[in-house]
Amino acid sequence: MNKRAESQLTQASPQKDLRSSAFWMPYTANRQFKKSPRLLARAEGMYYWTADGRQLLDGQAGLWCVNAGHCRPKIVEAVQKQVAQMDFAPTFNMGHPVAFEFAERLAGIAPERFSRVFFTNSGSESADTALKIALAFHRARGEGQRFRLIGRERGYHGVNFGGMAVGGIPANRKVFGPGVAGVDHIRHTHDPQRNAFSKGQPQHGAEFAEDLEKLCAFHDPSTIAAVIVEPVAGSAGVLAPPQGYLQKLREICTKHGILLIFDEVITGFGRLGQPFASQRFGVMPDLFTVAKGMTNGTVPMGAVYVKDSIYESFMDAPEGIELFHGYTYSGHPLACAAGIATLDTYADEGLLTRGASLEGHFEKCIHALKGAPHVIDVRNVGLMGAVELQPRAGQPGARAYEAFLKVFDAGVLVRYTGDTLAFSPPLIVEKEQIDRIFSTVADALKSVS
Ligand code: PXG
Ligand code: PLP
Repeated sequence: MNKRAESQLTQASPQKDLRSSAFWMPYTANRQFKKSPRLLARAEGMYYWTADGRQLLDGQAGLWCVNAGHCRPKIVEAVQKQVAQMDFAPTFNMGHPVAFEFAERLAGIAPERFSRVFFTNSGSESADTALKIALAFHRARGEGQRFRLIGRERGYHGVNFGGMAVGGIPANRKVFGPGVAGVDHIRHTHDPQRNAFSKGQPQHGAEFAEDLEKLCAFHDPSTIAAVIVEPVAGSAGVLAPPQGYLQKLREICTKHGILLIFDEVITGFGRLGQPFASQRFGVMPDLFTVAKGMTNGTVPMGAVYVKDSIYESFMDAPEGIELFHGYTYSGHPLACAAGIATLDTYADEGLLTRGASLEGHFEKCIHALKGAPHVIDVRNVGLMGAVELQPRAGQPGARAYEAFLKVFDAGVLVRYTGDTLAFSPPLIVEKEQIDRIFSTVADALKSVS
């Protein structure tokens, strides 16, 4: 181990009492965590090492983002080189070649006619940016009456006001007020009675898309600017779209002049065995958001991909700033350098489509958990999967938390949310590692009360 890693291990020693730490941790039960912290100190390939030196197999790609595995040499070197050459450069009325190059590279792997990208720094910023572009697009075409934004129950589009408002996870919304005016939601597609233990896209539920037609009738479709959905709901526990569902949403949007936004923050960059979910499902949105895997999680970054015709309609306006929007760090040099090296790594190793060759094995292994204690549903698509447990009476989430801890103690890192365990290994995962992830879960469930 190198000196730096060693000293990091000492600094992050679990002996240190974190109960009065200054770090207000995100989406975490702070008091519970700080009493018995789980600290990660080093990472390489498919593994983390904890601060007390234990190796952990990463079954969640960091947080759905480290698609090429950890500390990949090309990416590390590119960031090191860039930080020494130019740490920061503004992109408001100035530019730098790395941002232009990365945008071209991103356009190069996108579906046809998506050759423009707007840079942000996270998935949350991407969601808010996409919603704002949709509103501005209609306004620019003389349809400023289109102000409504439609999301979906159980949707997650980050934590900023726009994304939160269209999002549909009750706990993420309830204490923050209405957020944005003119937001409505269609129903989610989770239907365990008909679809439990589905492999890939569930058979039933295309008709849930007709909720959009109902909202059109209710609000008048000419007031609706955009609909935003995750092609596969991630945070809500891996809900693949029912067969025919996305096609139906697309048809309704096209019919009424509503923009369809796919939030590909998790599904983008190979998670479903294709570069993007739109390609996997054969349904094209008008805008789509990305983040996470865009830089392999190395430097925070996000983007909105925009259909050429939308970009062009902004460029038809009289000379001047076409979109009054942008972040200090839009197109940050370190993020762009990391992103270019990430795309190189994905290309060198075929990672944007590698998931397709592993999906069958992943599916077999995760569905082997059917019949394990407490398991009420198993779902998968691409290299995303979820195992839903029967909640303990009166203690939602407690059973999955216990399972998570047992799996962690056995050397595997998986994500839990509510009573669902979620799986999204780096796309470099080997079959034996997939076996190990799911056999560890199977063993752990035997002793979960
Ligand atoms: N959209 C989608 C579809 C996401 O999954 C965001 C937007 C927000 O991205 P940022 O970069 O602002 O966090 C996300 C993020 C989980 C989990 O395990 C999922 C996310 C983030 C953290 C945890 O459910 N998704
Ligand atoms: N708040 C203040 C006072 C600012 O000056 C700025 C940017 O200049 C922001 C917020 C927005 O920050 P960012 O561009 O990093 O999102």
